[in-house]
Amino acid sequence: MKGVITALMVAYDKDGNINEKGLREIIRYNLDVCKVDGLYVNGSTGENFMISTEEKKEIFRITKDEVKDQVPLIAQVGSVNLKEAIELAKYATDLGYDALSAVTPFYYKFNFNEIKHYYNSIINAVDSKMIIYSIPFLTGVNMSLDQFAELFENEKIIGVKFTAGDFYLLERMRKAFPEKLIYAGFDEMLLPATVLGIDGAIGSTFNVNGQRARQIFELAQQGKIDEAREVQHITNDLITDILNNGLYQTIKEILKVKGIDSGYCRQPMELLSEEKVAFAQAIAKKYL
Ligand code: MN9
Repeated sequence: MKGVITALMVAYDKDGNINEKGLREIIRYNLDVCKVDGLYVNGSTGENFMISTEEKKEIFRITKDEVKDQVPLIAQVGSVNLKEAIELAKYATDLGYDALSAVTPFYYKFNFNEIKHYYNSIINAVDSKMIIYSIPFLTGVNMSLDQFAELFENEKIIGVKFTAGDFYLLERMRKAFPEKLIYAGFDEMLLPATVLGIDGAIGSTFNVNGQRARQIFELAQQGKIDEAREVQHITNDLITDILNNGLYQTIKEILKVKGIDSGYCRQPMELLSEEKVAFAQAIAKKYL
């Protein structure tokens, strides 16, 4: 489960319904063209926090059916509704997902004992492994090195998706937990994270830019830092344009340019204006 792993986009139609054909096309594009090493399903990029339990299950089911055993699959099951998280953990494990991940519980400012109880409750309910999903800029939940260490005492908690720019903490984690899997979560910081010894990366932009991500990751691992930096520069020109135009909407428009029925984002995310659609198309032509 190392390497370049896509945080999978989901195709929704204009009414917000899952478009199964479009989702399968996005999956195929990731495997056949971006050639990524795995998929992370129902993360932020899958618009997971705006959909129902049944829809989450449908996405897990369709993705496993399309991928079969071609690449490892990680199921993000985290929810402030712990019962839902456990139900989804059981569901994805029964489908044959290779590992689970769960976002740190957010909104209520849970204390660390509550966070620990949450992770242990989810993972001890199933025969699987857990990757902590830490994304402080969206959840407001910051955990310390000691707190990660306490969570990692449970051997079924095997790693972390580290979506943060705190490279001091990332370095401390790498040194303290050589056996755990550390994944970078910010695609625009893949090169420095790789230099610090991450095991892989999980990102949204890999849906369209997976090949460059692999180059950065592999060049940096080989110590070819100048070459890796050049690829990161182009990648970050692309990511900056995407972020300025609307992250998920723009990635979907780029996929449309590639002939994929990637649909729209789920409300309350807005539709792109005509001008922004045109800019997204220009981004696709310029970089991809
Ligand atoms: O999964 C993604 N995080 C979010 C990780 O979408 C919140 C990243 O891939 C970012 O989208 C990307 C752009 O900032 O690095």
